[in-house]
Amino acid sequence: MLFLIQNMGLLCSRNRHYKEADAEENVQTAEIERRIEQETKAEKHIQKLLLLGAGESGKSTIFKQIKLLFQTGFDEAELKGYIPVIHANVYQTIKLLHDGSKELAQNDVDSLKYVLSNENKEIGEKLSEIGGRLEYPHLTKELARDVETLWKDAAIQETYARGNELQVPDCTHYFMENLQRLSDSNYVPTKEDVLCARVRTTGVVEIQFSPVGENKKSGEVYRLFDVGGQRNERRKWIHLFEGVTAVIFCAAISEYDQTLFEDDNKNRMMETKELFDWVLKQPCFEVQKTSFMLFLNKFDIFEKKVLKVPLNVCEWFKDYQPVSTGKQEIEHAYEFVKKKFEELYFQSTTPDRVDRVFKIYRTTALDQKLVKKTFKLVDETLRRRNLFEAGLL
Ligand SMILES: Nc1nc2c(ncn2[C@@H]2O[C@H](COP(=O)(O)OP(=O)(O)O)[C@@H](O)[C@H]2O)c(=O)[nH]1
Ligand SMILES: [Mg+2]
Repeated sequence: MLFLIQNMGLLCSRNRHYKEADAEENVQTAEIERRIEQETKAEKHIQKLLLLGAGESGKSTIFKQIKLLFQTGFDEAELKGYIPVIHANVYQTIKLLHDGSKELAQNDVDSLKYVLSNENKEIGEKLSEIGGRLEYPHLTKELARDVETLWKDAAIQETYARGNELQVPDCTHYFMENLQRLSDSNYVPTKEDVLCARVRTTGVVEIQFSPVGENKKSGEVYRLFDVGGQRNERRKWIHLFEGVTAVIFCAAISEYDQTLFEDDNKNRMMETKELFDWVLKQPCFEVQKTSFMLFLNKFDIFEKKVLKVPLNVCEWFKDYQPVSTGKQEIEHAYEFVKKKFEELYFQSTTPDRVDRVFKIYRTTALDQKLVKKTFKLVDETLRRRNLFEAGLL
């Protein structure tokens, strides 16, 4: 009997134990559900921004600027993480220029000016061999001196002047003029170095930010996605097209006289034109009324180039007529390019969707102040659209 009572007691207490456990579990479940609900609500609040554009149009540079402007920026470890990238940029570029000069010295009508001076030939071969390796050595003072010597060779300078034919990266001049600093034993890359460093993006990276900064509550929360731009990367884009508030399409307007990295016969501007057309026609963006923010990027290079290389070398711009010189001509050329993109937008958007937001911005992704100003404008536009959609405007 005692045994039974004891056992019953045990049962009761076990029962109570179960009940307590149940209750606790319920509380936990409720808490989890509340959190999921909260997060879903918060997620709904988050606006998805997608950086799209061809390879080297400046997407990742804009992404880095956002990290610098509205997030924590780069700490010392992250900055140092860029050293191998920057050194790789140096080796790849000098190899490109060296091999390019050799080819021009053999095949060009004006071949003599591409022939390296005798004393630099050996350095050239050595650097070309290093630049062809899978892994590059650390850029020592000695190697940096070699690169500098070769860079200053007249034949390499002549080759660099034809950089548009050789896939020479835009950061070339900047890095070549800073070789001594880049090879210091205690070198820590600066913000500018990181912005100029070029890594071909593969896959997708994202960052969450609020442009208002100090007063986060009143600002929108954005999630920005950066993707690879080369042709083989583009099939990954489609998976990101759902629920996009705005596409930030980067077009490098300085590339009208260059060909693609992945196809030497294709003009980069023509590729951008086709890509923009394809993106505009995506049914997903039409249905969702996705806003389009077109960044006409690399204006700094464009304004220098346009006075030397006529816009009409590009098939899309073949009806361009220069009207003037200097600043006026630059503005005229820029407005012409802008108009071409505007026309393309209206051609490629179905008539009942032309009211989706479409804005064009002139950008230089390396210019932090300008990117900040541009993002404030993008933010304002998107907020206004939200108020409008909510019937408040
Ligand atoms: N001069 C100049 N260089 C730029 C500009 N935007 C990007 N770059 C450089 O162009 C290269 C390619 O840019 P990146 O952002 O990697 O292009 P992505 O392939 O579209 O991500 C990098 O070396 C950048 O530093 C710009 O507006 N002006
Ligand atoms: Mg990129």
